[in-house]
Amino acid sequence: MKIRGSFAAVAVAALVVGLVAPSGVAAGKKKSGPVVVATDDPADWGANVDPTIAPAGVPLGMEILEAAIGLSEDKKDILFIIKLAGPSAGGIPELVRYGWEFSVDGNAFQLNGGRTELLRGLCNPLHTDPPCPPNVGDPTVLTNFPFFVRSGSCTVGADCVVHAWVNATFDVAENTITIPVPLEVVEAKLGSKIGPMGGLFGSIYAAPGAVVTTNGLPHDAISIHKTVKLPKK
Ligand SMILES: [Ca+2]
Repeated sequence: MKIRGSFAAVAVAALVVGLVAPSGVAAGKKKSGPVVVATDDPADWGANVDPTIAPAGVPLGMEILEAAIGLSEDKKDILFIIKLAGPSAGGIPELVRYGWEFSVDGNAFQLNGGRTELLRGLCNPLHTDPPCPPNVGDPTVLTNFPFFVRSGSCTVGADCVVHAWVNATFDVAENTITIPVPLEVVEAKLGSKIGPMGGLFGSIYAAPGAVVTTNGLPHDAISIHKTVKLPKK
């Protein structure tokens, strides 16, 4: 799997912003629960660089096992769920970035974020609309809503529209990251088709994000080939 990323030459240190995300499927929680849209090798993190370093990906929170899509009980949010091999807290804040590229009835979107995105409290040169977070420099906002929902290629010099900042739940017991995306943010409705898109790394990736994210850095990624229709009831 390859990776690519976007770089955000932001402030002080060398911050970087990765992009790209995958896709998935959805299902009614009460009736069927989240639908698994892809599974992955439990020990392939870093294989793009050196197959022998895979064990390091688990404690780093970058070894992806599975991806699923669901619908919240109140039917207001599409749930994007990434299952990791570890650690329980879901990766190192500011170091690991998770991405997921998906489509909603054919329109492409991407999730991009991590446990915290404090560095992204600065205006992001990759974001053309809007270029700055709603609460620039407010740690509360950046910690509670570390995932971006955006569209566009989000590479240097290209369009990148931020549609929303959303929260994510890192489940300690299950090693899962659940990212809820309000239906209206991606113009979805019950019955919409959530399909996969291909990104720099594949449909979903976990990669170092505090450094420039490039193909050369060890990462894990999954390509998704499944489309799921959100249940109507
Ligand atoms: Ca994996």
